[in-house]
Amino acid sequence: IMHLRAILAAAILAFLPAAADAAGKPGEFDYYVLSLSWSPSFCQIKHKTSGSQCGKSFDLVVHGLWPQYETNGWPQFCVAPPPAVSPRVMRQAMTFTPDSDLIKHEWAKHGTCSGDTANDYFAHAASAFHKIKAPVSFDQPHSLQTMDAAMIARLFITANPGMTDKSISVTCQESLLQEIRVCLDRNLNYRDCAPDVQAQACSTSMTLPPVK
Ligand code: U2P
Repeated sequence: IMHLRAILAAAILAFLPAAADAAGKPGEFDYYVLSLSWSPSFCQIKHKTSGSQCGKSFDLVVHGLWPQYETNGWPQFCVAPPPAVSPRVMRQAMTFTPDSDLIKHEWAKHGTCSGDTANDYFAHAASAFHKIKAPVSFDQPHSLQTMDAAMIARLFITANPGMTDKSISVTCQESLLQEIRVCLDRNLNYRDCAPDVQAQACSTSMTLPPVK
């Protein structure tokens, strides 16, 4: 009986949906997801019209650079308490992640698993972000657009040589474009997303609210 129970427990664990590890070790991961958030959707969903992010005309912003596992999920909160983010690094990160609380959160949750210092982690995030060229429709649009995930992926692939439909996963929330997730190896070259990240893609068509 005990034996059966153990098998059952193992079977259940194996089929749990993508979930984060309780913790992880700094530097032990397989690849990165660069998660780019469509700022107008975020601000609309949160009903925010002011502040460092929603008071400005941001289009794509960096949500995070996430170390991920090949098999499933990702390590998180690898160093507790996390080393402080210096004012200089914070100022730099604010140019692509315009929210100081989110920067601190991303450092604590994901950055500490990168194995890098905060300085190097955010410099890496900046390099990844600047590598990606936004298609024209994503560059300060002033009118509302509607697209499906395949079309959005196509636009990004066309604008970014080397990117393929397996290295991008487009997510939605409340029928709005939420994030463009791009999979990169440790040298920031495009690579396939693991199945759990590909499965995060949106299957419906979605609205892109314009920048304000
Ligand atoms: O999707 C909800 C939150 O889970 C974290 N996430 C999700 C998918 C994935 O592949 N990797 C990952 O880290 C993000 O958590 P956050 O950084 O926002 O706390 C994502 O927002």
